[in-house]
Amino acid sequence: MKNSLSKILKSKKTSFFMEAHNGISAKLVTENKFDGIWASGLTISASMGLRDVNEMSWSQVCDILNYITLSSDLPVLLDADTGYGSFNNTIHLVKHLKRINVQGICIEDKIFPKKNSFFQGNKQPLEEIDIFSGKIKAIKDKFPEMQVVARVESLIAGWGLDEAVKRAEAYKIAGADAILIHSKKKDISEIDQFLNMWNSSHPIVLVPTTYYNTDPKYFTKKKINIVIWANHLLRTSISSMSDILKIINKEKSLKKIENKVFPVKDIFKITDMDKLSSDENKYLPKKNNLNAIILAATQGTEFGNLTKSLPKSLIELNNKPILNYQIDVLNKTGIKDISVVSGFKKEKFKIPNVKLFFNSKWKSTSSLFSLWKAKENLANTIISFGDIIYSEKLIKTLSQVSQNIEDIVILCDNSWMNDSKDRNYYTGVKCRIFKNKNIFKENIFKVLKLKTNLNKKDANGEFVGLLKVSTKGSLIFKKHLNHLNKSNKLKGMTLENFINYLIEKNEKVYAKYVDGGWLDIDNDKLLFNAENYMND
Ligand code: SPV
Ligand code: MG
Repeated sequence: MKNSLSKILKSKKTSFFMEAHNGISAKLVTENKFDGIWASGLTISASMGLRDVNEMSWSQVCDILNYITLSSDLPVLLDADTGYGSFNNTIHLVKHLKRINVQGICIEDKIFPKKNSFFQGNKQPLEEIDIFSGKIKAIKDKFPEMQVVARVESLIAGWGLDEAVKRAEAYKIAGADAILIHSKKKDISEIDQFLNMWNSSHPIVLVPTTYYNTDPKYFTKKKINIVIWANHLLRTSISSMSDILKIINKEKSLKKIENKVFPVKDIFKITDMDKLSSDENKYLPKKNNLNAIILAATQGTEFGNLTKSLPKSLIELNNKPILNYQIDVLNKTGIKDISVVSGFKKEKFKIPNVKLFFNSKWKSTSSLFSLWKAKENLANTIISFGDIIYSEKLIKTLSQVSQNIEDIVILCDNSWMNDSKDRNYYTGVKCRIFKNKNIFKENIFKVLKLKTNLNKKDANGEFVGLLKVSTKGSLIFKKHLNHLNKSNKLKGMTLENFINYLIEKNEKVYAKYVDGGWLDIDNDKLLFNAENYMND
């Protein structure tokens, strides 16, 4: 907490308080290094679209104060009007103010419900001196630490200087920590007369709304404790809002106003969004910041007429292209950053929200060269062949393989033996030998080699066409891809060749086992099966 209100009122130095009527105005007052906040009745009610005539209940005002004290460590002085009724209503309010860190209460000697002093001020009745003094005494008796500013309305109501001095003295004796002497005159003369007449060293608070011309030296010379700028943030925001509204309405465009309005990024700054990000890093489990690369450059000549003018990955199953099934599944598992490498008939790829890469040499190269084309997006990445259909479960399984333990993980199907007889080919995976078949499903095994149509008795499963590289795995990929490119070996290689190459180079490649949940569509018959499968 900055300087306390009690210290400010005891100090010989003049402090300047600015009004705030919500959290954001309180933040701005604080940022601009004012000494304290005046929680103004006029601006809080006007910001709610209400009149300054006690239309808001005290508890509604406390709701706003909550946001003000949450947004600022400056001392807050509440403009509590008459204290919302009798002394008993006032001490009930103060009980709540204490809980929400409001250090001071300013009460005015009018009668509840009051009206703003500048609205028919001289017609407003004043409270009897002893009733108002009793209210001050009650607050100080029950809550001695609550700073009480007693506001004398005699000059506003036209009761004259003598009455004002009489009341100021009575309220001081009742225990008020300071007197706010209010005036609606256009200059300081009336206030000056009052100060000379009262001639007290008791703390004084002024609100120079109408006598705005006053030389600031006057405040310091007279050792005024607090000067309140009572409504200027609300007034300036209304002016600014009105100006902007006129322009937008006239132009039906934002062009002329964009550099007149406060930047959104600075709203983020004021509301401490950057602190949220650093807290998220500290307290939230690490985000799934996976992206995906889909290799979809091949034509798929095995489909004959079907892929004459359409790449294989855009073949439709139940009127939806294979690629769209993949993108939907990836999106559903939270992967939104998706790259697609096209090749044959690249103009047919019209998919929103994906990054498109192009392998112009699709005819003479293989899947690895397509991956090379999208290498800038290799990070913490799932790599998918473009001609398979898979379930969300498979992507989740792959996503959950912990980073940094296994940096390169291929997905391997355990149930491959059942359907591989229908394939033109399959990619068998051979892993490090294991004895206990029961641990087969749960675990991840080190891959020894991948081979097309590997003899079934040598194989431990089938490569699904999905793999994941961690951030570190991507660096390993890039290092070897660069090397192969330099030695001109990249173009002829498939992704499977590359995995074998990595294993030969002593990089660790692991296989995570799944049990079905995918379809490789590599001939017409399987396409037909797939459609039926999707319909089931
Ligand atoms: C307020 O800001 O609500 C005040 C000051 O009470 S004045 O409007 O000047 O009376
Ligand atoms: Mg007020």
